[in-house]
Parts: sequence; structure tokens; C-alpha cells
Amino acid sequence: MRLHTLSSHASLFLAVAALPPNSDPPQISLRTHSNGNGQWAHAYRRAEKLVQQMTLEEKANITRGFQSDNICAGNTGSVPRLGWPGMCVHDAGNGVRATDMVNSYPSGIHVGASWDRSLTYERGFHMGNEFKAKGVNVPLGPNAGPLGRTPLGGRNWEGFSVDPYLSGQLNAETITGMQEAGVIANIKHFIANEQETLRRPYFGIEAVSANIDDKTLHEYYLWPFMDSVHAGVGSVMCSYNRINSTYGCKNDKLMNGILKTELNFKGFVMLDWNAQHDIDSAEAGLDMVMPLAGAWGKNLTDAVANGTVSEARVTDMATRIVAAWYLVGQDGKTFPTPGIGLKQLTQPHEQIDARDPASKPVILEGAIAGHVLVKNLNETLPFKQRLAMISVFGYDATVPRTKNTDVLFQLGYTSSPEMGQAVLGEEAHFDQAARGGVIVTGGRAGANSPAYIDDPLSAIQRRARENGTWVNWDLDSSNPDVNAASDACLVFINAIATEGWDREGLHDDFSDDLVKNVASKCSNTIVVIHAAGIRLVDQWIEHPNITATIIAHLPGQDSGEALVKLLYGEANFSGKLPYTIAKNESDYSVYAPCKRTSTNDTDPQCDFTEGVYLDYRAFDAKNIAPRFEFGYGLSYTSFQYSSLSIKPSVHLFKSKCNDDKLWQPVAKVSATITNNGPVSGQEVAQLYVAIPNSPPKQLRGFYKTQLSPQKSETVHFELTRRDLSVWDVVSQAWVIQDGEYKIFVGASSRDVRLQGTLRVADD
Ligand SMILES: *[C@@H]1O[C@H](CO)[C@@H](O)[C@H](O)[C@H]1NC(C)=O
Ligand SMILES: *[C@@H]1O[C@H](CO)[C@@H](O)[C@H](O)[C@H]1NC(C)=O
Ligand SMILES: *[C@@H]1O[C@H](CO)[C@@H](O)[C@H](O)[C@H]1NC(C)=O
Ligand SMILES: *[C@@H]1O[C@H](CO)[C@@H](O)[C@H](O)[C@H]1NC(C)=O
Ligand SMILES: *[C@@H]1O[C@H](CO)[C@@H](O)[C@H](O)[C@H]1NC(C)=O
Ligand SMILES: *[C@@H]1O[C@H](CO)[C@@H](O)[C@H](O)[C@H]1NC(C)=O
Ligand SMILES: *[C@@H]1O[C@H](CO)[C@@H](O)[C@H](O)[C@H]1NC(C)=O
Ligand SMILES: *[C@@H]1O[C@H](CO)[C@@H](O)[C@H](O)[C@H]1NC(C)=O
Ligand SMILES: *[C@@H]1O[C@H](CO)[C@@H](O)[C@H](O)[C@H]1NC(C)=O
Ligand SMILES: CC(=O)N[C@H]1CO[C@H](CO)[C@@H](O)[C@@H]1O
Repeated sequence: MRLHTLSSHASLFLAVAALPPNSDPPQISLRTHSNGNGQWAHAYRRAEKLVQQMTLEEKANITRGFQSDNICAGNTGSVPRLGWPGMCVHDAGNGVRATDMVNSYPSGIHVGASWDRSLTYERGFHMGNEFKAKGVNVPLGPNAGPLGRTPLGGRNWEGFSVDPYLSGQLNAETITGMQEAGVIANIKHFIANEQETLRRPYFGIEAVSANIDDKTLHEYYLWPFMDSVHAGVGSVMCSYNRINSTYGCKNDKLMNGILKTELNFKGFVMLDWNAQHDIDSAEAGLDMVMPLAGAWGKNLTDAVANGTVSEARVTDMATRIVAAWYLVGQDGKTFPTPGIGLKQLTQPHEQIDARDPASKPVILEGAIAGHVLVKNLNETLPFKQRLAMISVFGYDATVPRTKNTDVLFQLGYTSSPEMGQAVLGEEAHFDQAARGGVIVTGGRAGANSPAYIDDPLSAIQRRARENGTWVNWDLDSSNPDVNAASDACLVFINAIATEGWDREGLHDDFSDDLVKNVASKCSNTIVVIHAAGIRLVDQWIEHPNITATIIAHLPGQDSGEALVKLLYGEANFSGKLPYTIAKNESDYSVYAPCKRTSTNDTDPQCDFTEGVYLDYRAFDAKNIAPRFEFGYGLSYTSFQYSSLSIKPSVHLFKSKCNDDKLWQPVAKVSATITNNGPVSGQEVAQLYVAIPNSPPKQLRGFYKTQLSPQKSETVHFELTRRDLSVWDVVSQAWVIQDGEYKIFVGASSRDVRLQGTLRVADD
């Protein structure tokens, strides 16, 4: 179908049945980000001044990694002659990794389930402070790829959501928070790093090639990177995989073409550790190699000498790196010596306590906010009166017995390591469930080690000590005896995932059997699932004795306390699923990663033929009923939606990418949310748009509101030009088409409470 694009005099007009007389001044419900052009300009002026004093060797020196006496994942070179100290770059997702005196924050997927912009910003800010205290210049996060093309993806939990809009919003908040704390955020992995299977080349087998058409790339995978660049992110990590058969870290079209030209990214592109690249990666747009010299080092200066790489390009690399450093204020006296807090733990080292007491409420609130209540039969939760007896079952109820270093999150849970791709020498493998204890994070680079893990059983026992409840526990049996006097039986299971390995399935028999065995003996069975990704529940969700089910995701160190507060109604469920839970694996438009079963294919190809039809976009388009849809989650109260208002705010015309007009609000939508239930609570109001020639619904707004009983709030959504656009491959521009745009406001992607229409036409 041909796209009808709008000329500059075309207008947008409204066609809703009745126009509510809404004259409230718009409240600021969305944090606004700027791409920081002004700040970048200032940082560039200072960077240029410093870099122009550097020799070629010095410039090349800061584009590469060096071994050091610290345990930073990488250290750049320094320029001692000019007093430029170099940078420590380090993992990542849940807090500062592999060291002491730091906190473990909720994982990306948990934050995604909170749909809470301000908590997300706070988490980024406090985590950023910890990295800074330890002398880390660049935390290697947050994550906008993988988004979650395959639900089996081993690293999906490191990101916020499979939905590019939700991912983009929360990545922008995180980046803003981190950079305001004074560290350079690193958005990764650019791009289409959607599976761990064949993520890297080995033994003559190339890494998988993600073959994506231009429209899908823009409307799905690039979308959250756009938000990240717009938020002023200082660095981007290129990915291990190939895209259209060219490695991400030597892909001129992606790094120079899309990232630096189309998106106008001003910071630097960093190599993923030892990712495939060569000297040509320099002219393709790569700015820094890690962890050592890769194919650069002396080769880079030699290449300048023989004319293969221009010196201007090396100057540009150095300028981008130093500009990002100035951008976040690392030039001042307040930034510690790089890597100061990351000495070998077994060597004498200064104790740098990075934990600020101000982060405590952020960690606990964040842990609470990412729990999603998906079933609550007859309001079994919250516990209404003092429970005389609680029975606790399942391997996931208690703290793991291994040591609290990262090893715990890498190998300690593995109950049956398989060799498989272990020939790579570095890929650890998990069973589907981590049966060594409760999980508060997924595995490897995103994980870190806290001082304590407040596990569910300990938290329940702490409460029992106060309230006199009798607690039975049996965490080992797969078919435990149940004390018939139990008022409630809590079953704890999990689904683990890790970097380096895709999951084997979305549920496991051991855990499902455990749940069913308890349910057959206990009429008030409550299932709690800690999950590093999608976990199916159809084996038992309709069992009449299963009265409540909680998807507890990966809450970080305050897991148990958060859960107990929710169980007892001192905190309220407000999380919503940032993905779809299907009834069956085959319901997902993409299930398994490409080339999962080993073939002798040395050039593995993965065609993203499904386009943008992933997760709810596909369930909606194919009319497949999910078990629990994207955006779903129960609370202890109920909310009523009323008074939809849709107002176009400016004239629309075709706009090109990089144009600031792309971020201009073009329509304002508002609705009134009322808490018409018995207790106070929080609701995440969601806005979806049906863009012509696109999936039936796409998330384009959300707002989390806290309401006491009988109280109302008018929530406001701003739709930007980008929000209504599609990517037109012919004109290479974001384009608003003619036609009707249905607007849905509701409590989930399927629980639509209000709808209206926005019509765009030439006039
Ligand atoms: C390059 O960086 C290393 C590591 O920081 C430093 O030891 C060396 O002196 C630097 N070289 C130059 C030419 O500045
Ligand atoms: C990949 O190939 C597709 C199909 O030819 C094309 O639409 C797209 O622009 C290419 N993308 C990149 C990054 O090369
Ligand atoms: C330079 O390149 C050669 C191969 O082209 C490689 O063997 C060598 O390790 C490289 N040296 C550095 C310092 O990157
Ligand atoms: C220039 O130097 C680089 C780095 O040593 C090398 O890879 C390349 O082959 C050289 N090119 C020519 C034309 O000598
Ligand atoms: C839930 O309530 C319904 C109707 O009130 C009742 O029939 C059913 O037995 C209750 N179920 C449980 C598990 O209490
Ligand atoms: C529910 O639990 C009761 C024990 O309280 C048990 O007798 C009954 O068989 C269970 N129901 C099912 C369907 O398993
Ligand atoms: C559920 O999905 C699995 C895995 O794709 C498939 O083998 C099975 O046939 C599906 N079952 C149903 C009932 O669709
Ligand atoms: C791969 O090659 C090996 C050795 O040539 C052969 O034994 C094996 O059957 C091949 N596997 C597949 C899946 O083709
Ligand atoms: C949660 O709900 C309880 C009542 O169940 C209420 O007392 C409390 O204020 C609520 N807390 C929040 C943070 O909404
Ligand atoms: C139901 C019940 O007895 N709840 C009590 C448990 O203990 C807390 C103190 O931690 C009391 O506030 C509750 O009333």
C-alpha cells in the first residue's frame, strides 16, 4: 500500500464522538529529555582543546584497553603528559559487579514490570553514584538489546521489556539518572543482539547474522536506541552478532550511517569484549576497543602512517571519548582515580563503601514495584487476619549456600552442567530452574553481589517471630507432606537465564510437578515465581486450589521483605507484565533462537521475517488469546477509567529523522482514573495507538498514578510526531500517514477501557 504523506499545510483533526470539555492545564506526566545538544557542544569545545594537544600515539592510546592492577572489565589508555587519567569501564546491570560494599538492585526485567519512570530514574542515579564511588567511569549498561525477539533469550532479563517504547522510555530514565550521577552510560548492544546461541564466531563458524529489513530495524530494534541518544547517552556498545552478514562492530552502515549520522549520536562506540573487528572498523565508526588493543593499538597508528585510516578519524575517536568524559563532569576533582574501588579482593585494598543510605528506599520500593500479581482468587491476598499457620515449599524459598561473589550467579546454580558449547571455554550453562536457592538476578555480566539476600523464607520467619504464626517448611521434597491445618501454602519456584546461553524452555517439569503436588493437598496454594524471563503457567494456573500467583521477577537484595509487605497488604501490587505470557510456547511468533540445533552451517543466517510482529503485536494481529497479556497485572483495589480527551496540538507534516520536530508533541490525550475499590493503590494507565498499516495496537504512553479510595486523577499523555510515524524506506524518513489512528486507553493491552480516534488528512 502506498503511503500518503502529508505536505506542510496538511492538518490533523479530531474525530471523537463527544469532546469532553477538558480544560485542565496539562500536567507534566512525562519527564522530558533533550539530546543535550547544548551540553554536547560545550563538552566538544573542551574536548577539542585537549585532544588537539595530543600526538597521534596519545590519541590512539585512549581508543584501546590496557591491562591494569584493578579488576575493571576494561581500562582505557591514559595520557600522562597532559594529565588525562584514562577510564575504568565495568559491568553493569544490577550494580557494581565483582566487588564488595555495593548494593544489588532489581534487574532490568523487574524494573520493566514496575512501569515506573521515577523509580527507574532513581535507580539509575543511585546505581550511578555507586559506580562513581568505586572509580568506574563507564558502567556497561543499560540494555536495549536484546529486546526479546525469542522468549528463550538468555539476556532478555537485562533489558526492561520486549516492547521498544517501554524499553526506550526506561532506558532514557536510566541514562539520565546515571549521567546526572556523573558516570557515562553505555547503551548496549547495538544492534539485533537477540540471541546467545551463536552470538560469537568460533572455530570457523561465523556469528549468527540478523537479517533485518530497514523498516523493522527503525520501528522496533532502533527505537529504544533513539530514546537513548535523545537522552544524551555518552557511549554505545556495538554487538557480537552480524547484521546482514556484517559484524556489528565493523558495520559502517549502522555505526556511521544510522547511529552517528541519522541519530546524530555524539558520544563514542565501544567494542563488546573481543568482538570481531579489524583495522577497517576504524573507518566504519568504531571508537574504542576492549579489553586490550584488539586489531588496533600499534596497527592503528601504522594504518594512519600508510594511509589506510585518516588521522582525522583517530582525532574524532579521541574527541568523542573525551567529550563524553567532560559531558558528565569527570574532569573535576570530584571524580576518583579510575578503578580505585576495584582492586583484587584477595589483595589488601581500601574499603570504599559505595552504599549511600539514601538508596535504601529506592531498592526496597523498586523490589516491591516489579512484582506482578496475575491470579488472586476470592481475594486470598492480602492476608486479612493473623495467619495461624503458613507452609513454605520449594527450592527457591531460601538463600543459596554458595559464596556471595559473582560465581554464585554464574556457575553455582548449575545442577547439571552440559558441555555443549562449553568448547568456547567460557559459556556457562544453567538448567531451566536454579535449584540451588532463590534468584534475585540472572547470570553473568548483569549480576553483582550484595551483602545480604533477604530471601522469602527468612522474611516470612521474621514476620512469624512478630506475629506468632507457625511456619512449616520443606524446601527439598518434590512431593512434600502438607500439614492439613495450613492456612496458606506458599510454593517458590524460579526460571533462570544467563548471558552466554539461551534458555531451554519456558517451564520445567520439576517445578510444575512441585506446584501441582502441593496444590493437590492444600486448598489455599499461592505460587511465587522468580523469573529471569517469560515463565509459562498453564500446567497448573487453573487448578482450583491455586488461589494466587505472583510473578516475582528478579527483585535484587530486598526480595523477601518486598514480598512479605505485599502478602500482608502493607505494600500494594502495582506491577504489570512487560511481555506476554502465552498459553503455549508455539503461540509466540518467534519461539526458538535461530540455529538452535547444531548444524555444520559455518555462515548461520537468521531472517527476522516476522518484522515488528512480536509479543502482543503478533498475538493481537493473529487473534491468539494469551494466558496473561502484555500490560496485565492485578492490584488490591480497582480502577475506573472515564473522560477520554484527544486533542491534536499542532499541524502535521512529513518530517525527517534527526529533526528535532520528531520529538515535538502533536496530540494530547487525557483520561480520568478513579480508585473505586476499598484500599489505596497504584494503577499504570496505558495508551496504545493503532497506526495505519501497522500492528493493531502499539504502546505509545503510560502513566503510573497513586490513588486513595474514591480519589481521581486526570492523567495526560503526549503523543510525539515519532509516536504516530512509520519509517518510510523510500524517502528514508519518519512519516505520518493519512488515515484514522485509533487511540486506546486502558489497564493492559487487552483491557481497553476507553477509545477514540485521531484522523489525519490532507486539507
Ligand atoms: C598509554 O596508556 C598507558 C596506560 O594508561 C600508559 O601507561 C602510557 O604511558 C600511555 N602512553 C602514552 C603515549 O601516553
Ligand atoms: C539489511 O538488508 C535489508 C534487506 O536488503 C535492508 O532493507 C536493510 O536496510 C539492511 N540493513 C543494514 C543495516 O544493512
Ligand atoms: C596487528 O595486526 C596483526 C594482524 O593484522 C595482529 O596479529 C596483531 O596482533 C595486531 N597488533 C596489535 C597491537 O593490535
Ligand atoms: C596499513 O597498516 C595496517 C596496520 O598495520 C595494515 O593492516 C594494512 O594492511 C596496511 N595497508 C597497506 C596498504 O599497507
Ligand atoms: C471462591 O468463591 C466462590 C464464590 O464465592 C466459591 O464458590 C469458591 O468455593 C471459593 N473458592 C475458594 C478456593 O475459596
Ligand atoms: C484441594 O485441596 C484439598 C485439601 O485441602 C484436597 O482435598 C483436594 O483434593 C484438592 N483439590 C484438587 C483439585 O486437587
Ligand atoms: C505447544 O508448543 C510446543 C512447542 O512449540 C509444541 O510442540 C506443542 O505442539 C504445542 N502444543 C499445543 C497444544 O499447541
Ligand atoms: C557435521 O559434520 C560432522 C563431521 O563432518 C558429521 O559427522 C555430522 O553428521 C554433521 N552434522 C550435521 C548436523 O550435519
Ligand atoms: C497499600 O494499601 C494499604 C491498604 O491495603 C494502604 O493502607 C496503604 O496506604 C497502601 N500503600 C500504598 C503505598 O499505596
Ligand atoms: C495480622 C497480624 O497480626 N498482623 C500484625 C503482624 O505484625 C505487625 C508488626 O510487624 C503488626 O503491625 C500486624 O498488625
